[in-house]
Amino acid sequence: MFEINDLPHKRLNILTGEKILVSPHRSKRPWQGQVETLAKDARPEYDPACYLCPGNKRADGDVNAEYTSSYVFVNDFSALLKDTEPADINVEDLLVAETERGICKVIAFTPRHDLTLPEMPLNDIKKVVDLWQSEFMALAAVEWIKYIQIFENKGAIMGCSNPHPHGQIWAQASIPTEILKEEKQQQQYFETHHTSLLSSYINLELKQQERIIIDNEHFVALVPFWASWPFETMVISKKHRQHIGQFTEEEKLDLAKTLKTLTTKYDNIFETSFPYSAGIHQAPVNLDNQAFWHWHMHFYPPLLRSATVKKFMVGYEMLASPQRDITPERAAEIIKSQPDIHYKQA
Ligand code: H2U
Ligand code: ZN
Repeated sequence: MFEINDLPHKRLNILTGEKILVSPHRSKRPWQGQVETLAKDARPEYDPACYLCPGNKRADGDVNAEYTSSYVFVNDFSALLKDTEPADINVEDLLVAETERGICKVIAFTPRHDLTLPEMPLNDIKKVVDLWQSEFMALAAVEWIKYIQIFENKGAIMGCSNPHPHGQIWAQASIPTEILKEEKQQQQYFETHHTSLLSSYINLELKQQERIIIDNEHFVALVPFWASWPFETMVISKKHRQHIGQFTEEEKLDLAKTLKTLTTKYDNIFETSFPYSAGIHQAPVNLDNQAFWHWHMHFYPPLLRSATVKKFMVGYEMLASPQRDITPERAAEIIKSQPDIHYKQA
């Protein structure tokens, strides 16, 4: 044992098998989080120039329906195409490539151009979760699809192309890198312990109560012990679900509540629309023996000290390993202590 709050140490990410460096002694100085007065981005409810607003023309000429809740369409600039034929290249085991087949979709969360997820009414967030589920099931019914990645890029700092609240789904014929890492770790644990890695993990976290942010009937939100981004969190289902297709109405409503509270707390930290990349990790589809998979969601927000000061994953982090100063425990305290009412609605 050692004093984890004093000594530089490495923590294991049990989902990837990789390690991160924590330097708690560097953050002994008081936390310098500050709220800045940024120009308020007052957006209209409807923007005639937005490619996601109802009834508007998109970049390729298609016209959005006059939709009233959430709305999905095939990405006009899809990174993967459904008609790509299988083929590969291998030059002396040095130049290796193969084609990849897939389907990419865009989801508008609401017709309202001026809202973000935390500002949306709970029932409308529930409709986003409903759409994630129905899209997942529809894509999983396509036999050549093996993995379905549901995600959201939020904020210009994360490269998000449009403030209209939206996310994406990429479905593809093979299993991508991050999922392969988590597959290996979860499978190994399941074979040794006969229970899911994340069931054991959340039971321990619920006992310790040091990194838990939200705990309701069906989900927990927490800062993982191995978080590398300052305010990184995970949402994990309490039941050992493999994928969103298995969620009941009650679970979907609880997920919507969890997302609303978590993203509201995020926005309240610096009184800004908190940017992040977030997404669901779940079992691949159309493959056998995926019982070890445990549904969860990751939130990777870049901000560190204020609405404009972000953490740079550069230098040592690019070349050696992720590193952080403020501990995951302290970050959990900061997020948890934020009000559940959004600062704009308070
Ligand atoms: P972001 O999540 O990075 O903002 O991406 C939005 C997607 O919307 C992006 O992948 C697509 C882009 O290809 N898009 C359309 O499908 N139609 C358009 O008219 C503009 C943008
Ligand atoms: Zn994951």
